[in-house]
Amino acid sequence: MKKNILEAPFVKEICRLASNMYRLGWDERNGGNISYLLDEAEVGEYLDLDKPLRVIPNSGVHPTGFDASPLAGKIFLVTGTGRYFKNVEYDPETNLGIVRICQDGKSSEVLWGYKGGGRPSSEFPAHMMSHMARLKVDPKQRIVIHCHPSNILAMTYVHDLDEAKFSHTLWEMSTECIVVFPEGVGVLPWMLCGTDEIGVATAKKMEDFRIVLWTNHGIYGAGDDVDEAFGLIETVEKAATIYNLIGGREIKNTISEENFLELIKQFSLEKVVNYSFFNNPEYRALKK
Ligand code: 2HA
Ligand code: ZN
Repeated sequence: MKKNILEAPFVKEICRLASNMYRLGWDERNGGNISYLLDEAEVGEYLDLDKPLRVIPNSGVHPTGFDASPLAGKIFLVTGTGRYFKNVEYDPETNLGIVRICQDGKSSEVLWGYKGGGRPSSEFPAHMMSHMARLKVDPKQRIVIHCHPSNILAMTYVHDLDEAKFSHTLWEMSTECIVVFPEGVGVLPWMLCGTDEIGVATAKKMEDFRIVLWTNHGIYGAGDDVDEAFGLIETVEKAATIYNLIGGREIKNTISEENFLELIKQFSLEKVVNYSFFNNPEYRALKK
């Protein structure tokens, strides 16, 4: 006798996440998407893993050349394409789905959800490529979240897109930033969404960063669990909010490079920090 999937902790967790993100204004209309790597044994308590409902291609908006075979057999909970985050908690079976990546890497079996013929997010390739990249650097990596928070989006309109400069400005906007994302943030220029190209570019950044900004579009966050990925996006969005509140006004007090070094020592960030920003001559020149 299988347990009720609507009671599964991983379904409830994603319902809560989607509602929180909606209420924070990060996911207007059908904006945003989530993919969550599940534990096969745990899913097996709720679903018959030998009885997929149907098989679907792994494409985004267009047919894809993307090969997901490194993820073959892995099971993901993914928000549905065209679905609204505000509705997820009220009808998880329509707005979410659980898929298992097929051996051919080109298709997936739907194990549950997407009721009425739905499909995974249009950004499925970008999500799967990001999981592949993050799993290489962090085998515990499980979640990728994409959304459209207003302040970070606004910041991509007015700030230099250079990663070292962008990360540095975010770190300056609140003391905890360098502690929460010591590696900084990756930044992509405007690119067409829903394509393999933006997926490849996002995944490349994900080799070095857990946060990737899509200029004039939104943000990708990855993590070992929901709290980590959500907390990362929340912290970046908070920093961008401070940046926008400051607006063009003169900054009289900021966090200096000496302060950053104190934080690095205090929180032993040297263990996890990619020091490239500090050693980077371009970064050093910024501080002269
Ligand atoms: O509509 O956010 O990037 C979902 C998206 C596409
Ligand atoms: Zn988007």
